[in-house]
Amino acid sequence: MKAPIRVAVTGAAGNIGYALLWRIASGDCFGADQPVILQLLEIPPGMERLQGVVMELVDSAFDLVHGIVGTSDPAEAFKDADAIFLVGSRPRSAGMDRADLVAANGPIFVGQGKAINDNASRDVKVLVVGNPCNTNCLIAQRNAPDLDPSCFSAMTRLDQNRAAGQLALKAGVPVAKVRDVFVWGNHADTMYPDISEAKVDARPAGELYEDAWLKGEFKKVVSTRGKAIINARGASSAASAASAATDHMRDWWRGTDGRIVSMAIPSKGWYGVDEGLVFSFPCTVDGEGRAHVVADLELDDYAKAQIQINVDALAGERQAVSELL
Ligand code: NAX
Repeated sequence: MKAPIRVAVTGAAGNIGYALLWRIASGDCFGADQPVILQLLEIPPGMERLQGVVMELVDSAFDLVHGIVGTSDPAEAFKDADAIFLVGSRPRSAGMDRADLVAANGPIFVGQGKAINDNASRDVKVLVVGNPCNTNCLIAQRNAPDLDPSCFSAMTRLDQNRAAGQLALKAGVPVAKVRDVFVWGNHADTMYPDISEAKVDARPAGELYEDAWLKGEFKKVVSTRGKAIINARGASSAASAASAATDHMRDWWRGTDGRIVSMAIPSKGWYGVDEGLVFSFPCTVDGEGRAHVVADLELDDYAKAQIQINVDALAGERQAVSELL
């Protein structure tokens, strides 16, 4: 058995936390031979709910769980953390637009970025799930100046998984037959799901789907899926979000073996995306846990325009939070 790693989860008593913690504890994320110490953060009003979650984790008797800490102190939650899921943030309420959400949640990620900077492992992997996740990730990363920017990423894996699900349904194949579809940009309805590298049942996806469907129905279903789930379920995506967070961190931790995955990471100017913006790119991850943006993809005018829409949106969000950076 390996030595335990420390895994912090914020918003641990929330809906996504309730699904995510069980996936981490069962070994789906870090491996069946990797014990974990769970370090769970909640705000004071969530602490009683968190106690209940901790009791249930104890009652689940996971072999891989070597300790559980529940706290409302970010410094304690992030102490020596090797992996961090930043899930906790204020959900969008009625009448709130995206700008309101950015303003309400930005300050959380200032404090948490600083606490990560001061307490976490120097090669920590921080995955931001709480929305608006790209800009929250930017804020946390900029408030952790002692850590390499590559320690931070935001989650667009749910969008990728939604895209894979739709491609599989349309082609009538199991989703396992779909690979290398990815998403560019922001986790917002401007995102661009790209099938140019995708294979379905080992065939190039471009041969299987009509352009009109890809640019119309497919893009619309993928980018508005969150709203459709709220309408149908009366609550936002939680199990699928936890599953995507598990996928994202598993691939970042253990490598993708050549598969292309979507990761929103601080741009180094790739594909003309402003340096520093946390932007979803097609990535592979090597065996050392380093993400690499897939280079030299041919982009047509439509793809370039879609990417630019996301650059403009994220540059606008960055401007709106400039005093937090
Ligand atoms: P919940 O409202 O069920 O849970 C959030 C939890 O976070 C609550 O228990 C709350 O007390 C806690 N919290 C709030 N502020 C905190 C802070 N400063 N420190 C620690 N904990 C804090 O929301 P849930 O459904 O779990 O969703 C969590 C976040 O994920 C939301 O921001 C949501 O918008 C976002 N999502 C992101 C997705 C993505 O693909 N990136 C998809 C799913 C989800 O919409």
